[in-house]
Amino acid sequence: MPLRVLKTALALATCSALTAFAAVRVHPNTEWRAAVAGKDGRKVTGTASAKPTADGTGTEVVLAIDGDTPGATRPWHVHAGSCTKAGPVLGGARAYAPMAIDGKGRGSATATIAAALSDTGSYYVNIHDATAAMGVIVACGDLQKR
Ligand SMILES: [Cu+2]
Repeated sequence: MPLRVLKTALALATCSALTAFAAVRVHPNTEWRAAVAGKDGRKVTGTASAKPTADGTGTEVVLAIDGDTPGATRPWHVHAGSCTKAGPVLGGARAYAPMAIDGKGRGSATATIAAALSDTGSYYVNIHDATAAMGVIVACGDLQKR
């Protein structure tokens, strides 16, 4: 048997084993958490968490930050990718109500999105400057599986 064919057979066997293992986990219930940090010298800090909805088809996301500009309104989303490798918004941007920053520079927000996070995916929480300046990122946090 040529080596290349053998390698392919081994790769397929490995994939099958992983698929079988994943199928056993009926309720993976993976929770994710992120430490949010300001970009470009901003003093924003915060936390975000994400967990599957009860039926497993969606995701509940909770975000809280401190140290932001009082009175600002920040659009935010979970994106696929990471803070250093940008990707698309998860679950549609309309599922995320913009976050109001109070007089003390604090803001909190929740969203229930119609998308599940994959155990093998990578995701981050992205806080944008304003609807008129979506390209400016105020703060960001990579979601890590707990
Ligand atoms: Cu976004």
